[in-house]
Amino acid sequence: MPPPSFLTLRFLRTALTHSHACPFNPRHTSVTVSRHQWNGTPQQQKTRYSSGVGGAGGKVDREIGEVVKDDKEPEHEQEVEAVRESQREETSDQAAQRAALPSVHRKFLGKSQPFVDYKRVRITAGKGGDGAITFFRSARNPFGPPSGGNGARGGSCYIVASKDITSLNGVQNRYAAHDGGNGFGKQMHGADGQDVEVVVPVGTLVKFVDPPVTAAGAAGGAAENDEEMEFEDEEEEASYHQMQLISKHYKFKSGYTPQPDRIAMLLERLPYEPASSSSTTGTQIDLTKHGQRLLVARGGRGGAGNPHFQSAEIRGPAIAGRGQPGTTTWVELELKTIADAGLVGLPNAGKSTFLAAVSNAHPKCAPYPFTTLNPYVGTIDFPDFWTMTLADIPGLVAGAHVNVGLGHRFLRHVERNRVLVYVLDVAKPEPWEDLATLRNELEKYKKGLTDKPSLIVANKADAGPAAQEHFEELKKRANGIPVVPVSALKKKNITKATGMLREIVEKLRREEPAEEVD
Ligand SMILES: Nc1nc2c(ncn2[C@@H]2O[C@H](COP(=O)(O)OP(=O)(O)OP(=O)(O)O)[C@@H](O)[C@H]2O)c(=O)[nH]1
Ligand SMILES: [Mg+2]
Repeated sequence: MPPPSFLTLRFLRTALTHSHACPFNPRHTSVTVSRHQWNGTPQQQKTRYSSGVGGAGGKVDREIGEVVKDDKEPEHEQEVEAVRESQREETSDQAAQRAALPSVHRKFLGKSQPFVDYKRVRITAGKGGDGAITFFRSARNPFGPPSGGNGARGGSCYIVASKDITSLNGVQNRYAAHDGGNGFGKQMHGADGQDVEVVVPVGTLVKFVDPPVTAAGAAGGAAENDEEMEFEDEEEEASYHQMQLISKHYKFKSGYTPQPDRIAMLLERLPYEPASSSSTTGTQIDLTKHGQRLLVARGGRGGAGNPHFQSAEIRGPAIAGRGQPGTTTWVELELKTIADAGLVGLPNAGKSTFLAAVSNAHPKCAPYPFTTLNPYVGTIDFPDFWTMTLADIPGLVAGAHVNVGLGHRFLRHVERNRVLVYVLDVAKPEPWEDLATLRNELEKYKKGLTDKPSLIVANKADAGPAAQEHFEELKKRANGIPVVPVSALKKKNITKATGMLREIVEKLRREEPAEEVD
């Protein structure tokens, strides 16, 4: 049934409630009724309000509530039910419309944000504020001493590691800290520029890189070269460069031109300039601890106010310092998941099922390859409150190191885990071949990666006698790596597997306690 329109409903209500009154002016009888009659008895009120036609129709009901009550109530209720039914139908229609949304919209509906493990970011610190050129003035002292306040420092930019986030998804492409405030008269200094903190997950590698060369930038550079000044002699060129330097660091009161002796004085006291950002290019810093804070762009220094330029010769300095620009840095952020152990296996081996069986994580498990598309870290809680973390890493295939399958992007997440847990499907014939493939890929990605302490989880051991045979053979061909048969699906032998894992991790923690992740 199509939903009744608003006008139909209104007519319906008028017909039901005004059957004994003028449908065009239902108020004409209400003038003479008492308050009790107007509102109806409490019982009548209850009937009216529970009928579901309250709201805008409340006034009309009040006038003739007693009239409609007895003879029209059953019919009225039927109509109300019909309206409710139609509303229910509308809701299901809406649901159908939602289902018809393009998949890209549906994909992120109520889901967490996508996993991002690489970002290139431009970070600019704030400019320092300029010093002020002002003089104290009063009725008795019209030519008082200099009183300009100093400019403040610009805001700096920091990168801060946090264990509360797991992806670089929230990191923007550009950051800029606030500029420092200029100085004012009466010795008032400017306000410091606010710092900016870029919060990244623990395990982020910060690389300082050169700014990208854009076509516009290259063209601009060429134009600048074309505009090079031509000088008559060397002296003129030197004085031009001196003035350039001075105007970069100092400002003058309008109308004031510095004389040669002043220029010499200012050149002598040029402020110290911090090293440019390019000197840090190539530096790599690993943020492995919660709360670790790295200064990436320092805010510019504020300029000095004119009292700083007062001397025995210069009684009323018309000079103040200029705020220095903040440094601009380009950094590459690369997230490498840190966990005590990482699950390495071919697609469909049952890594996610194993993680779900042993930890508090709920990864998606499905019988098709590449179900897991992002690393996922779970925590294994032991009964004695000892805990360790285990990372589910997307499936690797032969050729992953040359970007086959999900590529080498996820191999970086294997690097930081202290223990490698190879998850092999023993229901398939020759699982030792899978082990060889995995170890080969890891070695090709980074030499020595397979030297880490390891454990083999022979998963799907519940899959009949063939699985048992494969497991026995695997034990012989495991290159000395301990093997534990497990059924992640049926949660069989899980405690033994986690116990073996704990032994390895505990031993490592004892050996290298300094590297323990907070
Ligand atoms: N019989 C049996 N099936 C299992 C076992 N563990 C996992 N499976 C099944 O194997 C299929 C793949 O499991 P997943 O946990 O999604 O595999 P995965 O290794 O995470 O796969 P990718 O995320 O694609 O790399 C699912 O259908 C699981 O139900 C097991 O112990 N026994
Ligand atoms: Mg998976």
